[in-house]
Amino acid sequence: MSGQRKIIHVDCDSFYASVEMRDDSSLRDVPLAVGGDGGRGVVATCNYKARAFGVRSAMPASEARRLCPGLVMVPPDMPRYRSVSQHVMGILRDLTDLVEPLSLDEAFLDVSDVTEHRGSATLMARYLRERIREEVGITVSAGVAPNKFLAKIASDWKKPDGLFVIRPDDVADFVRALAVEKLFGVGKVTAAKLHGMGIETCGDMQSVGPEVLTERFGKQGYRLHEMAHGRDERQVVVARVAKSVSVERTFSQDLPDRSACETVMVDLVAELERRLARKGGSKPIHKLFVKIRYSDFSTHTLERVREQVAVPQLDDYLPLFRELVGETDRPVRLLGLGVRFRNDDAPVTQLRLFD
Ligand code: DCP
Ligand code: MG
Repeated sequence: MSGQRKIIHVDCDSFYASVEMRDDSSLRDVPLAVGGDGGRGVVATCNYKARAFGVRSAMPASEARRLCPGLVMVPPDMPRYRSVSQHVMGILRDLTDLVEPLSLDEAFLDVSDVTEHRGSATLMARYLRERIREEVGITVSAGVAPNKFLAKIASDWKKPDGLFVIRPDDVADFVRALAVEKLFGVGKVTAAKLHGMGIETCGDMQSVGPEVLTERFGKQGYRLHEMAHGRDERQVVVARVAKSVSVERTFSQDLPDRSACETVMVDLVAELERRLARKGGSKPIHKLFVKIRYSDFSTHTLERVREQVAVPQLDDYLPLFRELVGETDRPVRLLGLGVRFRNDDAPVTQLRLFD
């Protein structure tokens, strides 16, 4: 068994709705749902004011309106949620490289070896929540525990805008009282089967042997047995090494012309520089690229090999931008720029082959 780990799970509160409330103050004090509003529209998520009326994710818009007649509905804007997500994940990765995003709005962090914040995962979680609130302008809930499944349950425990910590010494008491519905992978069907066996809590499940559970539920049965004892050895899995770093911005109102774009590029270059410092480390740059989406949603990119730049500046991007847009002014919906890193692995392997 590995030593005692410290895992943080972070989950943004009513994520899409929080972004909408952040960007439009008129939405802050009303029950709000994000989703399709038409006859067959569905609620993607809603703020906590709307939840008080019983509105929920995946509910038909018509039912949501019936439950909450004053409900305001806005359509989703995925590019904006993606860019807020990048911002949040960037803050998490500032603390440790061991970040495993599960979706746009949640991630696991393994902070076992982080020495900052006196090595206290509780202080780290407080710090992350505070920084995201200040820099991104939305609230997140966090859970701290010795493993993934408990950390995820913990982040949900005090939602919204909450922090809940399960210390190693508290695990036994915590799981004993925990309803089986809270366990990862236990949906309505499994829960009903467990109830049929007289099992309501993990404590009840502990008194049933693992053999009984595996016989009844197969492989999942063993996982249930482990979780009922508060055990979960799954590691935090970090995705790939970054092959590129980029920033992009979708505008709530189209930029009218090229000079407006060039003004915005000043900000984008500054943001790229910050992100490079965080994510790129000192990896050598291979290419620069620019991306543009016009108001008709046609999207174009242009990339050029530029190996000698350490930190690309506006002057490095302007020639690409001008080549990409040509001579005419068209309304622009999205603008992005970035770098691709040199893939150092390939030449090294080849060299070794011929050594
Ligand atoms: N989402 C979706 N359809 C669903 C569930 C979620 O489109 N059926 C989207 C909208 C959510 C986002 O995913 O904002 C994150 O999902 P969460 O389950 O974390 O829900 P929220 O962040 O909205 O609310 P909270 O985490 O506060 O419960
Ligand atoms: Mg969420």
